[in-house]
Amino acid sequence: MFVDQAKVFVQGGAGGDGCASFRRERFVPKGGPDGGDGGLGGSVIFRVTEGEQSLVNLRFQQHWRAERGGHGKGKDQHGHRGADCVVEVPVGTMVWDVETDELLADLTEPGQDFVVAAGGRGGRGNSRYVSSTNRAPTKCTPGKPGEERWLRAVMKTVADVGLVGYPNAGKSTLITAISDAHPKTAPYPFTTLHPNVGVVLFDDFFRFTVADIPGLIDGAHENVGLGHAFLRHIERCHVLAFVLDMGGVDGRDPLEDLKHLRAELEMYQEGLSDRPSIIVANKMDLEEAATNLERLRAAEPYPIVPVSAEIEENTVEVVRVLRPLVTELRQREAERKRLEREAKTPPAPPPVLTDSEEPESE
Ligand SMILES: Nc1nc2c(ncn2[C@@H]2O[C@H](COP(=O)(O)OP(=O)(O)OP(=O)(O)O)[C@@H](O)[C@H]2O)c(=O)[nH]1
Ligand SMILES: [Mg+2]
Repeated sequence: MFVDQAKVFVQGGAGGDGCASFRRERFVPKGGPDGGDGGLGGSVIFRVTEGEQSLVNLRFQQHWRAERGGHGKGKDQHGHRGADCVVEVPVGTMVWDVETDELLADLTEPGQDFVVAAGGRGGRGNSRYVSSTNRAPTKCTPGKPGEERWLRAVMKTVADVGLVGYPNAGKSTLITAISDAHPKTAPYPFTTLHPNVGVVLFDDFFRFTVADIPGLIDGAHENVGLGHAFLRHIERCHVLAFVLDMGGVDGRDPLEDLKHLRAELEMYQEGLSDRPSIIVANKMDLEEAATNLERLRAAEPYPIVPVSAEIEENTVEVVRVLRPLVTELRQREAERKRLEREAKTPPAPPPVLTDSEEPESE
C-alpha cells in the first residue's frame, strides 16, 4: 500500500513529578529532605529511514505518544527518563503543524532525526529546595506536560532522475530495463498508480536513483486524473527524463505530447519544466517512429536518446547520458547546502587575546 500523506497526533511524555520525602533512619535524627526529581518525558521523533517507501506507518496509527517520565522517590531517587517514541518515515517527508500551517521540517537525509513533540521536564524533589533559612522544605513540583499537536505529513519522492510521460509511454518498461525496480507494465493507461524508485548501478559502483512516476494527462495541474497525487513526486527529482511514445500509438503525436507535458509541469510549478532534462524517444521499433524522430531532432535542442525499452535496445545509452547530468546536479546541490549551512552558522566570535598578546598599556 502506498500512502503519501497523513494526519497524525503526536504527544511527548509528561515529566515525572518531584517527590517530597524525609530521611528517616535509626540513629539519624533530623535526616533531612531526600525527595528525588521526576524523570524527563520521552519525545516523539520522526526518523528518516531509507528502507521506508511510504507513510503507511502513519496511516494505520493516528496517535503517537511517548512514555512519561518516572516520578521521583525518597532516598534521593530520581524518576527514570521516559522512552522516546520513534516513527520511521521515508526520505522526502515534509511535516506541517496543522493549526499554524507552519512547515516544521523537510526531511531529506537518511538517518536524520526530528523531534516533533518534545517530552516535558520532570518536577523537582524537595531536596532541591534546601536553603540556609529553610532546612526542611516540603515543597516539590509536578512534572511539565509534553508537547502535543496535530501534524500533516506529506511524502515527496526524492530521486536523481524522474521519468515523466503520458500513460502507456513505456516509463515502467524503461525503469525495469535500466534499474533494479520491476513495476508492473501493461498495454493500458494508468498501470502505475504510485511512484517506484529504482537504483541504477554502474560497474565502477557509481549509482543514482530513478523514479517511475504515474502517467500524466492534460489538466493534471488542476488535479485531473491522478493530478497532484503524482505531480508532487516530480518536484524533488533533479533531472527529468521525458519518455515519449514515438510510434504514435492511440493517434498521438510525440512532439505535441512533449509540449503538453512541459506545459503541465509549468502550470503546476513555475520553473519545473526548465529542469535539466533529456528526452527518451521510446518504441523506436514501431513504424512511424523514424519519421517522428527526425521531426523531434529538428525541433528540440535537448539530448534525445532513441530507445526500444521493451527489447532493451539502446537503453544503456540512457544511463550513460544521464550520469554526467546527475553528477553535476549533485555537486550543485552539495554546494547549495554548504552555502545554506554557512549562512545559518553565526559569525565566529572575536579571538580572545592571551596575556602575552594583550597590548601593553603605557
Ligand atoms: N513496441 C513497443 N512497445 C513498448 C515499448 N516499451 C513499452 N512498450 C509497451 O507499452 C505498454 C505500456 O508500457 P508501460 O511501461 O506499462 O507504460 P507506462 O508509461 O509505465 O504506463 P503507465 O504506468 O500507465 O503510466 C506496454 O504494453 C509495453 O509492452 C517499446 O519499446 N516498443
Ligand atoms: Mg507504468
